[in-house]
Amino acid sequence: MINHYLDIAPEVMDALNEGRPVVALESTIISHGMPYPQNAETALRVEQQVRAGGAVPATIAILGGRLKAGLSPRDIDYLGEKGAKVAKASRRDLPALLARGMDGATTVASTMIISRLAGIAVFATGGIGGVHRGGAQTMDVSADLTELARTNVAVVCAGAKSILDLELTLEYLETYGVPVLGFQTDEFPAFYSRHSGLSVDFRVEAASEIAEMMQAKWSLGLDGGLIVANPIPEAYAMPADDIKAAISRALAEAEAKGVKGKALTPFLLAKIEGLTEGRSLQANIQLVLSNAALAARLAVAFAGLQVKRVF
Ligand code: PSU
Ligand code: MN
Repeated sequence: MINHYLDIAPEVMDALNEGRPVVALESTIISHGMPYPQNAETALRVEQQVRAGGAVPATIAILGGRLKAGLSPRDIDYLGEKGAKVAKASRRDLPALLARGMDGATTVASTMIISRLAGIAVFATGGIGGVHRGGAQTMDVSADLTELARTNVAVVCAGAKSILDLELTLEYLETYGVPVLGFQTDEFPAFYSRHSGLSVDFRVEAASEIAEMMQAKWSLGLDGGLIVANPIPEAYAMPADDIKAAISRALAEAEAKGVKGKALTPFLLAKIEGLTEGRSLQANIQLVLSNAALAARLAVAFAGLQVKRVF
């Protein structure tokens, strides 16, 4: 199943060959999601967190036209320092970047594609993309959602930011048959906040339950991902009013400046960072670490299932 364009790091390859747990990590969060050097530092801490949970981390990116599953600390620092100068690479960008030998930071969608090619079933990130506010008119729906509809990877996230229309995002996921699982919560978390007022499809208490659901889904031939929504740890959650105010201002500014398309999410993220004076950055770092820890437990549980080879 190894693809001509794919390079799997030796440590990741050994783990996959031996059926040991591996967790994929994305790289747009490094280049476009946080400032340097916190982005690179966080990416390395997230890898350590995965290791502490007994799994091998595989940070995913495109370097010199090659799909990479497993980066060196040097590669991570390179992506962090280049920041938004690296192309944000989603599904539609892969052909051009590969054909032209370019670099790309992978979004949730393209990280899922590369995980699947490599044979990695569990992926941890911060927040997924979704249906943007006004999406019913603009049709700005993240390719993360269409990927979740078709590619067999479990995505551990802290829900999605309320820069999006979370209600429409959940409607879309329902239509495409993507299970939204709340880890020890009944509510779909809203990234900085543990609450959105919207329900998840199923509350789950343990990683082992999620692993059973992955197995059941894929053994039925129900292709596509699952969302494991893990609320931000209570101690780091932000007051709802602060974050609401920052999001409104960021949205108004994006509208005034006419920011659209793939530039919109990074623009809003950076604005919110500035408006909350870095508090949102701390929250962001902590929730990613927490997701990495849960993803490691999930990868361990999935690797330990008796009936294998459904993935
Ligand atoms: N949401 C966040 N942080 C992020 C992203 C989204 O809270 O870093 C990034 C992820 O890489 C996600 C991408 O896959 O933005 C979605 O971008 P778009 O909406 O353009 O599909
Ligand atoms: Mn978009």
